[in-house]
Amino acid sequence: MKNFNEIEFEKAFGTANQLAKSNFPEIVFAGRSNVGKSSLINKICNRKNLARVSATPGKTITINFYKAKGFRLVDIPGYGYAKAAKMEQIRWRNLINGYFGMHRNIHFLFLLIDIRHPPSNEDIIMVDMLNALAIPFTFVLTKIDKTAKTKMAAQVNYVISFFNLKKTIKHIPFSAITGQGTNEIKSTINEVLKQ
Ligand SMILES: Nc1nc2c(ncn2[C@@H]2O[C@H](COP(=O)(O)OP(=O)(O)OP(=O)(O)O)[C@@H](O)[C@H]2O)c(=O)[nH]1
Ligand SMILES: [Mg+2]
Repeated sequence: MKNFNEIEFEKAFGTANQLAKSNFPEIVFAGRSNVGKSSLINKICNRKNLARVSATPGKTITINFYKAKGFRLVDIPGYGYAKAAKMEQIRWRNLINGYFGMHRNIHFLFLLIDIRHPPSNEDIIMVDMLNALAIPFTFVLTKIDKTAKTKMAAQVNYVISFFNLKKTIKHIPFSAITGQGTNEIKSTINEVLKQ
């Protein structure tokens, strides 16, 4: 098993042309603003403040790299934050398109979706882009601690059937509070890095 306890923040990039060379496999975390990307990174790295978490959407506005032994974790800024200024949304789009368009060594992507909300247009665009680029990915259904156990199955099924065409794609229920799903995410990373 890879060591997740010695991961360090490496660098933040605000524009695509600044991005560091992709000389290690990259494991990416993406999803709309406030879905819990930074919280998930902290959880799997067993740290409190490695990635900054905020109750206000739009906290992570740069692509943040975290360096591990032989691979990198990449925190992509959250999309779909409607209140962000137009210029900021354009910068975000250029940053993301730049990141995915430069033939980086992207090994795997976790697409986070809040289990309580229907997937957004941006989620659909992201899934289409991942398929077009043949980037393997898995859904992570976040904040499951906020859902009553009795409603869980129905909500999971809703999200799965929403992406009907991609039934084969795995989904991992996750909570940064209870830690549920942490080991599954870590072992998924472990598996993809072996390939
Ligand atoms: N109850 C609960 N709250 C969570 C969970 N994960 C994240 N949160 C809360 O949701 C808010 C957003 O979390 P972040 O980790 O900052 O979300 P993000 O996706 O990194 O957001 P941006 O950086 O804005 O894109 C914070 O208030 C977190 O404490 C979870 O599993 N359960
Ligand atoms: Mg964040």
